[in-house]
Amino acid sequence: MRDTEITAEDLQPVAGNGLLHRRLFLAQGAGLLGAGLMTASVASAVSSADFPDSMRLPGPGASPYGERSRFESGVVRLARPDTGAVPASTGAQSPLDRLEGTITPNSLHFERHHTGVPDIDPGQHRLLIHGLVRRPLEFSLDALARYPLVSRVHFVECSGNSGSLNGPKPLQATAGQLHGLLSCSEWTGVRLSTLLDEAGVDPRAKWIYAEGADSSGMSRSIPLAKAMDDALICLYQNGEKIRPENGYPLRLLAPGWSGNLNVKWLRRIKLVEGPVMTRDETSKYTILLPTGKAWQFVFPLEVKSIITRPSPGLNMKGPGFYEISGMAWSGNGKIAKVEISADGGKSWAPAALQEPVLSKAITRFRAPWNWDGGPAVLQSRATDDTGMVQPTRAALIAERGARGQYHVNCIQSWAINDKGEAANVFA
Ligand SMILES: Nc1nc2c(c(=O)[nH]1)N[C@H]1C(S)=C(S)[C@@H](COP(=O)(O)O)O[C@H]1N2
Ligand SMILES: [Mo]
Repeated sequence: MRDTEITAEDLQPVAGNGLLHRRLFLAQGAGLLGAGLMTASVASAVSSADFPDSMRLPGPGASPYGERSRFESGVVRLARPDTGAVPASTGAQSPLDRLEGTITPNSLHFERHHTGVPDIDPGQHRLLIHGLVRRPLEFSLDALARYPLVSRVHFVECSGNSGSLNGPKPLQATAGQLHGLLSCSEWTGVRLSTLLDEAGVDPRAKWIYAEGADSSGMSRSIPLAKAMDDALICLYQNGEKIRPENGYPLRLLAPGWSGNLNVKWLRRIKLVEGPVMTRDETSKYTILLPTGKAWQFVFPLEVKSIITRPSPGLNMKGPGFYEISGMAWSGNGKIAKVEISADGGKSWAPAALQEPVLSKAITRFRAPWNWDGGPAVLQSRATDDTGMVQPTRAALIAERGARGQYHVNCIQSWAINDKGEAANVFA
């Protein structure tokens, strides 16, 4: 096991302010303990009188639908204020800083709906495919479920996520409140290309128009190439049927592209020659440049990452060894590298990427840190397998200005003070 032993060299910082080598995480637990990096207290002798109450009587039996521990009931979605402009145009964010790993539990998946959650009977619901096709088709849920299904892990991110980083001053809020219009699930459904092939695409068709069955009539135009590439008609989310708030009984998934395109409660796909210019693609979801011009139809969500631990509200308890943990993702492919800085971007150390690293999915990263108890500014910077690097806030604003709040993917900085508290700063 030589190559998993910790050497004195591994304990030397590899970047400013105490960042250690990611190799430490490949080492055995005993190695970490020997290196004085673990924080458990030493146990005193155990006697039978110490048996906990839970060992004295049996607990309740099995339950029909599982609930988490009552001690975890404080981990909830973070409500977004109802702007009042449109009835029930609301949403709620994932509490990212209270979660680990890469998959968002269904009950904590973020939700964003323009006019509330419709109550749809799957027995009555139909999906229509029409327009520039050889033969229009109508699918019941039963019919759809007989097509070959595929399962893929993908994130969904609202293009307005992290928009406050374009604001004039840093909002003091948790990582979930700042960045929680983001979740990641294993989605199961039918390839859209399978259904389009069956309908027979007319060569004049270059786009699809997708429409939801909610009262906002939320609808978007999407290039046919994406529809034929990796778009899915999803029926399941993390193994169970999609939740009502996420599109029950079926939603479109356009992996890696703006959240808005993932039309929920999908009822109709029309094949068309060009974009339809729906309300949701003319009034919103464009990138407003400093010149006053707006980019329309900007689809992929570019490479991005955030540190979720430590982060505001998750304070550190005195100097010593900590694991920095966070999430990285790219709508263009896989995460190739995540680097961590503890000195506000002056020096960087590579983080360990948790396997499996999947395309257009969240990748968990971790890095060992020996905090000396002094002030530090933590940052993460992700690179994807197309070579795109997450920009600094200053670089993103220099390129695109700060008038818009969509597709903000810049580096997030957390300032750590000498009490171990994290705050949102613009560094
Ligand atoms: N039919 C319909 N689809 C919709 C929406 C909607 O309001 N109606 N909201 C969109 C937006 S803006 C986003 S970000 C995602 C959010 O998906 P989620 O609620 O499952 O997280 O759904 C998109 N699909
Ligand atoms: Mo969105």
